Amino acid sequence: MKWKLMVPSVAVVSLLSLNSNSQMAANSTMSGHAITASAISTASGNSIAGTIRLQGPVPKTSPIAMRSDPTCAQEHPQPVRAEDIVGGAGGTLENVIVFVAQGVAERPYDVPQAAALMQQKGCMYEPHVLAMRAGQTLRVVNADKTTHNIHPMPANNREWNKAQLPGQPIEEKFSREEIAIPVKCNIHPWMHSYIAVFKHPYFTVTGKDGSFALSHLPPGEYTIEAWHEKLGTMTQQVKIAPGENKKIDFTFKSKG
Ligand SMILES: [Cu+2]
Repeated sequence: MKWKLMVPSVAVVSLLSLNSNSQMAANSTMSGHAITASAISTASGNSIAGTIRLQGPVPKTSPIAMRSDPTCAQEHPQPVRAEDIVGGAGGTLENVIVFVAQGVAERPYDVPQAAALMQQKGCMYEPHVLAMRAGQTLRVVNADKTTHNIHPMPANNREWNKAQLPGQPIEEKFSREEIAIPVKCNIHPWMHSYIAVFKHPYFTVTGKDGSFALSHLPPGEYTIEAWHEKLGTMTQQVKIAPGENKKIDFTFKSKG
C-alpha cells in the first residue's frame, strides 16, 4: 500500500521537472494516460515530429504463462501477452525509441535530477521500453508481493544484477550511451524490457498512438533514428531551419 501511494508522486515530480521527453514517455506508459510525446509543446519551433506505424499485421502472441509464480498470476484476471510488438489503432506502433543519432553538438547536457522510473507490476515491466540519460538515476520499484531479480545486460556499461524484495526500491545509473540495454528478471523468465541510455536530451519513446516529437532542436541537419526491439532500426536525414517544425513519419514492415 505504501508504494501505491508513493509511485504517483514520483511521476508528478518527473513531469514538473521535465528535462527530457523520456520522462514524459515513461510516465505516460506507466500511468496508462494518453500523455504522449505529441503533447509536448512544439510551439517554440525547431522540432521534428511525426508518427511511427507498422505496415502489415501485428504478430499474434501467446498468453504468458505465469503459473510458476501464483503471486504473479493472481494479478491478472485477463491473459497477459508479450509486449514484443504492440500496435495501436490505425496501424500505429508503440515502444519505438525515436532519437537524434547524428548532428547533435558534442557538449555536456544537463542531466535531469528526477529519476527515470521502471516499475515491476503484475510481474511485468512498466514501461516495457524506457529511455533515460547517462548519469541520470534509474529508480526500480517492485510493486508486487513477490521477489524480483532485475538484471540489465549492457554491452557498453557496467552489468549489474540485483534481487529485489517487495517495497524495496533500487537506484542505479548507467554512465555511457547505449541503445538499448536488454533487461531481464532472473526469477520470472517472461519478464524482459529495454533501457536506452542517451548522452543528449533529444529522444522519446512512442506510446499507443505512435506519435513522437523531438523539441527544442537547434536549426541544423540531423539523422533521426527509430529503434524497435524486434523490427530493427530506420533512419531519415532531416534539415530544420530556424523556427521550423518538421513532420516526418516512419513505417516499419511487419515480418509476421
Ligand atoms: Cu520478476
